[in-house]
Amino acid sequence: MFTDKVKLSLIAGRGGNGVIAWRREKFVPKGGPCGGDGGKGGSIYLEVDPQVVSLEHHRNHRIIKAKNGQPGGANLCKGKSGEDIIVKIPPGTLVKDVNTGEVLYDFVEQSRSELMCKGGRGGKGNNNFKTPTNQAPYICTEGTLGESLEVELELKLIADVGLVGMPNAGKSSLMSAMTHVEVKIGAYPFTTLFPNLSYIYYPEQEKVLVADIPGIIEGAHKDRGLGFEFLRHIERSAVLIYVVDSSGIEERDPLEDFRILQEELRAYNPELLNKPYLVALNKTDIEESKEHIARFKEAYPNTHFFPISALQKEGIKPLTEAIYKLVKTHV
Ligand SMILES: Nc1nc2c(ncn2[C@@H]2O[C@H](COP(=O)(O)OP(=O)(O)OP(=O)(O)O)[C@@H](O)[C@H]2O)c(=O)[nH]1
Ligand SMILES: [Mg+2]
Repeated sequence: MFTDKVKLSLIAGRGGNGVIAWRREKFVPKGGPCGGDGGKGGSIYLEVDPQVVSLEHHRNHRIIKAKNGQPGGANLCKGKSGEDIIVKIPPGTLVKDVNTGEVLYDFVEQSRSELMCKGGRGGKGNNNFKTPTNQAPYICTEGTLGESLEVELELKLIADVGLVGMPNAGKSSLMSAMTHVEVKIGAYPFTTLFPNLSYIYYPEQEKVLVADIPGIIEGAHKDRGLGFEFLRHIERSAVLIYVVDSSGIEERDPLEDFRILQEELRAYNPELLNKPYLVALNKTDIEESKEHIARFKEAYPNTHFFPISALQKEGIKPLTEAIYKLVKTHV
């Protein structure tokens, strides 16, 4: 399961109250004040953890409440502080204030921690109020409330490369061929329902992170198919790869598919079209693709395209090399 949007109520702990107490010792007739301070309430932090890849584990966790501080005790005992809570989030999480809609943080770094709700202060015990004129103060203060905040977390993956294409174009097959990681592939549309992320590894420990997202169909901007739901995950990619089925089977025209894809991306966010891109003309093992590739070349003479067969793993290396060059010049 892949969850990429959740709302959370964050409630920091309340500070413990200070108390009123008196020293009672055998040979000290008038013991002074000895009421301890309350402990502070637990605070709540959000912290990026690169091991976390989705917001899934917060799906059923709508309220996150830190513990209250304990009240103080006699003999100047300070109350125990409430423990802080550190909520782990994946890199690429955008945090908004639900009430104002304001973006509070955009956690694009691989490691970062921010205090979201500060715990309440502990109250003061009566010992704090002793003065030369008042040796037996009957005063203590209450702990203060912790801060609270309603936030929406939205994950926008940070992949170097985003694969976009119609359903069944072979995005997941290509992803698998490039990264050697098995992902679900199927001869039916919308096999991929949630983004897949994996690395293409290059010599000398270089690597490029690729996101394979669900297919896009004409009218996605009007919410057809899975709509735009997943396009946000390629918004931060440096490079896009359009994966087009060049065989024209299923009575589709590959040139038309490429045009529609660009139109849909434009409708979502025109800036996506300014990203550097490559086109993978897939399924070259099917005879009909030759003719369509020739047409593509004529129609888009300036577009950098790669004939490939993701199924037979042909033409993959030149594509991954071009991806590497493009990513390294654009990040
Ligand atoms: N002949 C041939 N079939 C391919 C090739 N690449 C993928 N396929 C087939 O096309 C179908 C769809 O492949 P997927 O990789 O699941 O396609 P997808 O673009 O990820 O599809 P969605 O996840 O539904 O958007 C599967 O039956 C694949 O085996 C190829 O190079 N040649
Ligand atoms: Mg797929």
